[in-house]
Amino acid sequence: MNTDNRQHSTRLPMVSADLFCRVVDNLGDIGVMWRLARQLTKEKNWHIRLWVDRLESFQEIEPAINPSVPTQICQDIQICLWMDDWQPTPPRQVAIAGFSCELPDDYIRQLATTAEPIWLQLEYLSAQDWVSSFHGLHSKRNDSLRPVFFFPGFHDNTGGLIREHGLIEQRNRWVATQDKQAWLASLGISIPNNARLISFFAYPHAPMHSLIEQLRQTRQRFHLLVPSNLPSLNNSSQGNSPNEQVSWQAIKFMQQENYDKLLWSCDLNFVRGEDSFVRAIWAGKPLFWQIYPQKDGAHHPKLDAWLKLAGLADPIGQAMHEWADGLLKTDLSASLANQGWQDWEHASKRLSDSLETQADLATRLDNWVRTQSGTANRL
Ligand code: TRH
Repeated sequence: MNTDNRQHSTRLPMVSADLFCRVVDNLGDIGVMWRLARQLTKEKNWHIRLWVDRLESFQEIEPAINPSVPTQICQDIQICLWMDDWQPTPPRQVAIAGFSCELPDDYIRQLATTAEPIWLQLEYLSAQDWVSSFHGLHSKRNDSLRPVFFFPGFHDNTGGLIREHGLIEQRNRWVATQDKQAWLASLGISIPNNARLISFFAYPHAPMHSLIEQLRQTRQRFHLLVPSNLPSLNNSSQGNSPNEQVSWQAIKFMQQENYDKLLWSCDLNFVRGEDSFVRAIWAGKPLFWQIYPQKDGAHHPKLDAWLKLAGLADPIGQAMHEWADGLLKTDLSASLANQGWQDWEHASKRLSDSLETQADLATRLDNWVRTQSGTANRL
């Protein structure tokens, strides 16, 4: 954190909060809640207790977490194991339910007895139009509590996107001054001559081999970096020699900060879920999103809403729809070369540039809470 942030943050009255995270599957739930907890702590003077039901998943993105210790401090945040057998705990001033998870009954009962409780349901990210009309609404209950729906989003009248203070400047400095090759080499990554570097993060049903085939059809060389915990390519060495047009290597799953640097260092980023997707937007580089698939197909209109903002060539959008469902039929060759590639690069930079002009999610959330609790007037 830079000194400006710290000085500004400690001038703010303290907000004490409980953040709740249920790891439904994968890493997106804890990925988002951990990132948000850190930003609110460092930049907004929040004192946070983060309740997580699976510390093993947490450890994957934050190696400092010890899964066998039920209460621990990490980066000034109190981490508590959220056990099925909830022990009565006095609530803090603010409660945030990550991805609208259900809070423990006893916690809710106690929350209802506190003075001016604030309960936010932090929802899933979507670029769909309806989000602006639902953001900030509350639900009615039989008790005095009025949980408010806080929707992350891409427009001014939503909750915004997570973006730490100074992130874009940090990215720009990295891109302009870092010896990328040296950093990558320190991670054991060696890029074959002139190869475009691809970071690859996708769900297991992604049709990797169709992608490799498509990349082989271009005249370009590609080198893919695949986290070692993804089975897909790591079990196959077929065609993977340094002299091949398309090669790949397994890399360690990184801490969140290093993952940003990886995204900034690559030419094309394959991402999934919600948090890796937003980080790839902030990288300002071409990204290929595998949206989290929903049984009822609800992910397709959600993807369309984002594609409308992204300004990409139609085949790229079409291919993302297929990729989400485990297919890749659309020919991407025109977008991977020459003018098509440059267009993709420009559109990606444009999207990041335009979104960075908006207030970030932690700032909107902090402002909202301070306005509700009356502390905004004292700033
Ligand atoms: O892992 P995800 O695909 O998971 C989630 C869940 O499935 C969830 O139920 C669903 O609601 C949600 O997606 C939309 O999501 P994501 O966002 O890709 O999360 C991965 C996290 O891991 C993210 O914080 C980035 C981080 N990461 C690293 O820290 N290091 C790495 O090397 C990589 C590849 C990722």
